Amino acid sequence: MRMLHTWRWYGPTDPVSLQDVKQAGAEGVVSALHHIPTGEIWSVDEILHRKQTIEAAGLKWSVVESLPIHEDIKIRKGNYQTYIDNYKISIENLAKCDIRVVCYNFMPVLDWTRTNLFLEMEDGSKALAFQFSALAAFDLFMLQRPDAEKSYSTSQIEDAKSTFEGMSEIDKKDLVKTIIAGLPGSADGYPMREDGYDLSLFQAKLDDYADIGETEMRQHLVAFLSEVIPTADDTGVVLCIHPDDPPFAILGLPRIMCTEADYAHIFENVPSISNGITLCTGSLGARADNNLLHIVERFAERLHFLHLRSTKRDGNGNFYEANHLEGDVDMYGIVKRVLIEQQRRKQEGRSDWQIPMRPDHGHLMLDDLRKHTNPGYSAIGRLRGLAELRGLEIGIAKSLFE
Ligand code: DNO
Repeated sequence: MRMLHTWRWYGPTDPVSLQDVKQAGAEGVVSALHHIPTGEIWSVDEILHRKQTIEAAGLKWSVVESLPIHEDIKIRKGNYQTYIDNYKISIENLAKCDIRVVCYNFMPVLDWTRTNLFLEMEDGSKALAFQFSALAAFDLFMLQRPDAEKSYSTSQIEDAKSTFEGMSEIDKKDLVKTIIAGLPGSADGYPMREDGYDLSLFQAKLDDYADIGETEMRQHLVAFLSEVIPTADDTGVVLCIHPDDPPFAILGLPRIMCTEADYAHIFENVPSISNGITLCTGSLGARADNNLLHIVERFAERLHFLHLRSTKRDGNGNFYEANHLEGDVDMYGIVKRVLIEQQRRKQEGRSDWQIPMRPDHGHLMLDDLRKHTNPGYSAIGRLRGLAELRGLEIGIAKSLFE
């Protein structure tokens, strides 16, 4: 009754090797063709090349994360129709190579966002964290986004000001880099100049959303899905949307995949089961008003991919990534419900009843503290996460089904 244990691998440049992935106990790999610019077609040749690399190591390419969505599709301007057509062809090409689970997100401008990549925990390991006042300090006093103050209450502005005043020049540079350089897996990085990152280019990207509110953004997502989901249906592929991370508005941008209602909206409009979810427990769990167990129960049949990790929040929009079995996420409850859903699929006679999961992120710890690693994607922290999750899973499975 096990879930399909997978591991995110960024490709040949990933400091974690495929042999490491095997030793961690994963059987599947989650990967993407990061070298292909967003919007261009993933050719069968390119896909097969990556697939063969993974299979040569005795693993399977189980999930694509991500097939990124061009900004033109999100703002529905410029070449959006070409990019949608290309997206469909990439789905068809993936299906030809028998890769059938595709993760994506619809976050405007930025993919996942943190303000600190090295928050020291009590045990000396380091976690990724999001501090609301640091994001606001960046927005108000560094980027100086026009009208930014309208996005914050008076006390939030005061907090941001004191956070800003307490920062050294190095802290400020680090913060800009952390926010706009793009964390691993993001579709685009931003151009860097000798004196740092170009904030005006970043502001220009935000300006593209000047006349796009939540309503328009939802319409654009539904319009996109209405075009690509039939292709997924025809080719036996499932698409699974990752929630916005963090799951609330930042920098005045329309963020529309944050809550259960947000998911319900896209499923009502595009009902096919291939319109599914990447359940990211850490992202959704950063909001106290998200009832994760309810989301899992309500949309169980649409769970096509799982990112299992936990967050610890403080009620003011701040959170850090906790150890996988700690923090605010009820991991026991989640895994239990996932196993029950797998059982249901199995009883239906489906061969694809196993849901791929990956240990999402992990603390920077032990030897990795001295190595070059991708933030959140060091080997040992994820190894610990996977080991803990597998232990939890086997205990639940035995007590439920044996
Ligand atoms: C971060 C990730 C995200 C995610 C994409 C999905 O660790 O979960 O980069 O992969 O947003 O499209």
